Amino acid sequence: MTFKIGITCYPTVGGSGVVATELGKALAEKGHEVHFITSSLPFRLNDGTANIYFHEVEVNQYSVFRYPPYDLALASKMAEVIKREGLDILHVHYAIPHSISAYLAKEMVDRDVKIVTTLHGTDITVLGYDPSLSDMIRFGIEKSDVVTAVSNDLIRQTKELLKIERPIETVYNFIDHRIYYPRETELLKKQYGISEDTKVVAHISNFRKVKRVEDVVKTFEKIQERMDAVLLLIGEGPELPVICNLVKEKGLTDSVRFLGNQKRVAELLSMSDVKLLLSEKESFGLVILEAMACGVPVIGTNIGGIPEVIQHGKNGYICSLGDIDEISDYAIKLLQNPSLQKEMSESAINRAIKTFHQERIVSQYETIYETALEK
Ligand code: GMT
Repeated sequence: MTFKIGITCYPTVGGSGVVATELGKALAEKGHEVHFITSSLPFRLNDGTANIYFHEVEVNQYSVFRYPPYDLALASKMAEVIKREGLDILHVHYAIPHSISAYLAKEMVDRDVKIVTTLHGTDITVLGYDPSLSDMIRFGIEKSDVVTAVSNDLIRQTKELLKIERPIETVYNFIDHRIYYPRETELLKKQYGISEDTKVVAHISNFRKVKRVEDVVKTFEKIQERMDAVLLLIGEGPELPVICNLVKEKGLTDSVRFLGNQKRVAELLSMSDVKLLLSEKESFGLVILEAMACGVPVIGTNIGGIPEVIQHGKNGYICSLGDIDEISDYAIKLLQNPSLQKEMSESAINRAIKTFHQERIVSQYETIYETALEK
């Protein structure tokens, strides 16, 4: 059975946009018709896959409006696409504002389109604490036909915070194993001027405060006191200037590389020996999975969905938030022990393939669509 599916997400760089776009591409490959309804072309949607359509939401600037009404323009565009293309499903990523726009669109059309809402984290763990928005988020969740979240912990938080009783299903993040696999990196290491024996520590994020990149730098400081190592900082974001200053202050400028946003993430990960994700909020941590699939053990914090991805002592380590001594002890133990490194690397690849394979997760979404349409 194939469906006509509308997908709405934030199209810029970010885990939720990546997951939504990769899901759309995978569904299209399986023969479904996928309509992206977004404010701009999702950044990973660039290779002209068949069965994929893009409907841009345009917000006109009228002087009577103090703020351009994006949510209404989105609802209007959704309604237009539902009617014209005969959509079966609207799959929105983020409750706010997307599930509200979807609800409005459904009310506007004479068609029983089903709304599937996926919660990614920030919509609950940040916006959910804002009393001016929490009723609206609850409304969007309750009016959806199906709600999914990217980890069990996010479901727990959503239910606790918003006092929601309805069922929410966990559907984990996934990655495309045709892109994320261990690459040959001898040449790349040379190009970056990193010698064969130097250990490579990596961190990827959007450098928001919740990612606690300072802890990454502090951990790295301890690692490089014990061995020859470099730190790759991949990504851009508001905390970058603070991190640059910290690196200077600590005299680490020669061993920390600021790489900005990168397209060759799989190659950069493959040349890394360990990856650190030390966030204080993280509903899943897609970058953990990307690293694991490339054979890189990850050290993460005991926060949100991270312990659902990393198996402590098997394919990485789970540490207490902000405990730099604990984190660096584990990192040093791993980096000094090649057989442990190899064992954990293999276990990481196996876990990424077995539990978070694209095929498995996309099938889970297809079953959700089927069940919603039977309701
Ligand atoms: O991590 C971010 O800041 C980006 C954020 C987003 O909204 O795109 O990522 C969230 O969704 C990803 C995909 O489901 C998850 O893997 C990330 O863990 C989650 N981020 C947070 O919960 C902070």
